[in-house]
Amino acid sequence: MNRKSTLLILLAIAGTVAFMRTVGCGSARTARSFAAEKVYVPPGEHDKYYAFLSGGQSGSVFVVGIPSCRLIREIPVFEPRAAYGYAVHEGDPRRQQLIDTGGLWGDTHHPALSETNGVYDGRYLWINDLSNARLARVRLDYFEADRIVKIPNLQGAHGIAVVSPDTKYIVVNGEFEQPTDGMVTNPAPYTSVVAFVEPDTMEVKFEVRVPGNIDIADTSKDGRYSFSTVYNLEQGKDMGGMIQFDRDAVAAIDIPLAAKNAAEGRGHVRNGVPILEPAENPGVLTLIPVPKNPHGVNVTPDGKYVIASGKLSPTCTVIDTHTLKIVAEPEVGLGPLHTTFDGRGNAYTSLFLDSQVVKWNIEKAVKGAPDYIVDRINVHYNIGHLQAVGGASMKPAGDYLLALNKLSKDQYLPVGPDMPEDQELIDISGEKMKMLASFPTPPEPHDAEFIAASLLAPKVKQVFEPGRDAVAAGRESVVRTGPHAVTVNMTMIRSAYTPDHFEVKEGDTVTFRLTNVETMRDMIHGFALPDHDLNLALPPGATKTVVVAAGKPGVYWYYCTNFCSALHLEMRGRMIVQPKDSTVAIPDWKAAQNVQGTVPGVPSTGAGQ
Ligand code: RUQ
Ligand code: CUA
Ligand code: CA
Repeated sequence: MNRKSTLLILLAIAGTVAFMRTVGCGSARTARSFAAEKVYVPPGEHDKYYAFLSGGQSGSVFVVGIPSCRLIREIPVFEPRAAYGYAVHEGDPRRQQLIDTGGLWGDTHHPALSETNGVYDGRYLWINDLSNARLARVRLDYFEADRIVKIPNLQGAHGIAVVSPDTKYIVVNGEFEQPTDGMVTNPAPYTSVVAFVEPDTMEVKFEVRVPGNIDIADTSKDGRYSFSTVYNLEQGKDMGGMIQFDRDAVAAIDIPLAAKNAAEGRGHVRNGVPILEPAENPGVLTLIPVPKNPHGVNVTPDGKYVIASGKLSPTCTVIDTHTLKIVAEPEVGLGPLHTTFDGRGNAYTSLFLDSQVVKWNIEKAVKGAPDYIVDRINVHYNIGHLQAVGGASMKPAGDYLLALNKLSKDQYLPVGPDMPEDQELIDISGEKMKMLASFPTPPEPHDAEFIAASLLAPKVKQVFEPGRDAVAAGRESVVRTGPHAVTVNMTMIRSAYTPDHFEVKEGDTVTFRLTNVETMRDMIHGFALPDHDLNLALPPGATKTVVVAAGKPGVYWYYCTNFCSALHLEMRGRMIVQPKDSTVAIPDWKAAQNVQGTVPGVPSTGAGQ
């Protein structure tokens, strides 16, 4: 080969490579710009959806805007959070509820939104605490937890679901089996119960015993059945014992029949709750055999089928919700965990082992058509839950799907041996799924539910309505209520506390009743008192009552921790603690500050409740 032809060949190769690069790069860029545009929400504009992600061992709920994937808020539920003034002070009823029901931390897994007519109504969100068998309710007008209850007679409150279509009950599953009669001396097999909780009173109305354990929950769209996966039908007491059978079960509970039997007194009351035994209540419990250690259970938006994901079997089991008969068992991939829907007849199943989302057509699978698999997309990595917008309701939007991945591995800058959790947003509006964005969160979202911003945003309150215990502007006071007790009724507004100083004596107990009298959203004031273990945040309208010991003699500046105005730094005041033996008369602060009256000492009702 002469030099000229060698050169020509080299040029041709270089040209081809350059051409391929341009094309490759171009299409990559197109995919990137498509994704970027899909998730771009310009500054000042709002997201289309709220996504509520359970916070796992953070004990909270994360609120993320979709499609921008921006974290808007964390709602503390089972852990006190000074930054939000949540459950940090005695007198906050939720702090006492947390202490009474198991402790100041939790493990949240499954958010469940209240429904009316099968669609979300924006009133409440329920969230479980697996470790302490608790259920909490979050008011969506305030984005605050308002009730926390213990579920008796079960351990490991795992799957929860609202009973469609009108939130008649919240179903709570007990994952960890217990001796049936509660006696550790009993050699009988361990069992568990499904609890039915009344949404308004948060009372546990009745429970139904299931032989085995109970994992994830959903309900039929007509309120007839609750469905729970049972992965330990073997009633094994160790891992080997739990994976003996080829088939475990979906436990279907006839809710109206169970409620009727419970009302007729056919349950055995334990810890105040009637437990229905299946043997004594025929028809209440049906066990549908499904392969093997199933995990997720999800009812299709039209209510026709319930789909159990096989976990240790590469299949999903499709069950007719009326006949409770299995109608299909399509193979979908390795490690199927959960399934969600787009409202166009497709199911999307998370594959933990394959690190994929698989899209499959339900009717095709039921008819036995070979081409029921529509698409697959890789996720990063080891996906647990997945949820499409409205996927758990009767009206999925069919636009976005969130993959909640268990491991992020190399997705983010290393931040120590412990990496953040990785969520990925996928476009499901077309035939093929398209990866849009990923975002990290603190540990550890398990599941998510979405609600349209157009529905929820108008319901969100601007300020807390002042409760009975609120201190009104002009009605502040410092009252000696006993030989060693002082109550300070204080207000705060940009940029001052009233009173801005007062005196007490060493040995006194000081009760602060604090009201943020701002009437504008977002005008939060803090109240931190050095050396007194006290740091509170008060949203507009909120009243909080907290008791501290006066402490050592000295001058203590209480100050605002939320940057609220140009005079934020000046927003502070003094608690002056006189020595025990001081003979200095403590002046009447009112005369000094020209304040007119006092409010009567009514008991606190806590944070803006
Ligand atoms: S579980 S990864 Cu707590 Cu929801 Cu399925
Ligand atoms: Cu109030 Cu800063
Ligand atoms: Ca099993």
